[in-house]
Amino acid sequence: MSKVALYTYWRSSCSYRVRLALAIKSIAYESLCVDLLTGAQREAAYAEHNPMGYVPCLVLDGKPYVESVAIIELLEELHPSPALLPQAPTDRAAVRALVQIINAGTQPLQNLNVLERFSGDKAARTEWARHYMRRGLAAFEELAGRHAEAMGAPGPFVCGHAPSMADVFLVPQIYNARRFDLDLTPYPRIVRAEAAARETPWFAAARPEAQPDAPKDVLPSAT
Ligand SMILES: N[C@@H](CCC(=O)N[C@@H](CS)C(=O)NCC(=O)O)C(=O)O
Repeated sequence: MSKVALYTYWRSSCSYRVRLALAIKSIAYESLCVDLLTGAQREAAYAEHNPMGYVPCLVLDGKPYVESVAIIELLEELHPSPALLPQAPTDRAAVRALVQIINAGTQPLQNLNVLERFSGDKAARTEWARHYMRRGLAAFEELAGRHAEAMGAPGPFVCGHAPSMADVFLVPQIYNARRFDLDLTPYPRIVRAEAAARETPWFAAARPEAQPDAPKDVLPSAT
């Protein structure tokens, strides 16, 4: 892989997923920051890369790749070690299911352009986001527990002793949950997995507060 760049925004959980995968795989890249608060993602210059007007977008040797699941699976195929998906097809399906609970079932419902539709009703908007986060995190907690039991994989990460795509999607979703002051006590398994991630160098590199576009006075998110 020669030249790698990532269109990213420091607080974007979907960008955070790709930053985690790049850090776990020790792939160096250039950050190309897109300010979601000024709407830069919807301007023609960026929409040329991603017509959905979303970050992230990975650029490999000048070619853009969008959608975090597709990007991370591309990185996995180009750079298989350390692996983010297990070997057995059935275990891969279990990890991919956890990924989709966040990617399809949770994050899209609290995305900026969805919450903007609440035009001014801040309380309703916050409760909407919390509702879908609770639903997604409860399902993740339950399925991750079943999967860990079936695999005999007690942790510390979601699916065993090494991080997988499940952790790469979970950690940013927990970051979002904390931004919305969601009570995480009903989800002890995933809180433990996130605490394990916090101890790693890849978390330190990918976390929002460490990004070049993060405000200089921003505090690291609390555990
Ligand atoms: N399914 C897409 C979702 C990307 C996405 O929702 N990105 C958010 C930031 S996490 C975004 O750019 N939102 C801008 C907006 O809603 O205007 C992916 O996984 O890459």
